[in-house]
Amino acid sequence: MSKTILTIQDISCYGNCSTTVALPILARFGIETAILPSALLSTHTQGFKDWTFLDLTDEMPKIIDHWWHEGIQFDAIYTGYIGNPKQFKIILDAKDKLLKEDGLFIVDPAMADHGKLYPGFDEFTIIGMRDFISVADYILPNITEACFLTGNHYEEIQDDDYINKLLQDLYQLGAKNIILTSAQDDFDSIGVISYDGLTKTTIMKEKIEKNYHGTGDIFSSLVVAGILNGKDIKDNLNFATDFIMNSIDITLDDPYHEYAPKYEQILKRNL
Ligand code: PXL
Repeated sequence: MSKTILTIQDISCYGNCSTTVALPILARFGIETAILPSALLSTHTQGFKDWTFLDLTDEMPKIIDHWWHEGIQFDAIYTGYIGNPKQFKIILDAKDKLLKEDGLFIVDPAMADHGKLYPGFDEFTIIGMRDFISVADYILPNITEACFLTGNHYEEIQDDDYINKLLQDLYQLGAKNIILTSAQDDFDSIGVISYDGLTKTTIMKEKIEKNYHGTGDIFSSLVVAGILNGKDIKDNLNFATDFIMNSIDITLDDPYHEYAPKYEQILKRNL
């Protein structure tokens, strides 16, 4: 049977991230997607100046309550960029009201990268996110987010002991399945590591020397689609990392497309 998901993240009107990439990717893999925008921005906050920001905190409970009265239920809730720390409580209420009993709560703690929090985020975001992941079925932090969540120091290159400590600390916080992204065991490779409390699965690829913003959101949406479609974790992570590498590869020769990878060209292929 086809699945329905609610994704809760911002709408960045230009810049290919969060809701605007989640919708096409989830639909491409047959998943009906509802959106609950956390904020409305003119662009994402990386590499653009003077972006506009409309906080949608006050609108969210009204939308949730309307859906609740309609008896609307979802197979999964997938959260990303949160517009305001006050939204954590609101989203937990949405989880209680709108998620099916056996539904999945999937959290991409999109709040930081490359050792730093995104603009406007602070200790309240970290504390709220820590609370959130304690009830999550899946979390998809990058290394920086994992460090902020667990209080570990950030290392650009990580050895096995460091990764194992991050995974254990995240697991102790309550997350049932961890998918840790942007792991690097040397300067030439990059990959993802999943951990479910028993099994660790590592996928490493040759690194392309270019960082595009929004890559994490594309990756998370692909992995979420795979989870909902019952894909084996290793196949799922392999597919999503190859997809990202191919998207980056075809963007490299376009100097006017620094703000995100051209994932649409890969999505239109016969996957
Ligand atoms: O990709 C995460 C993200 C989502 N939305 C907005 C952002 C960012 C990262 O900076 O700025 C608005």
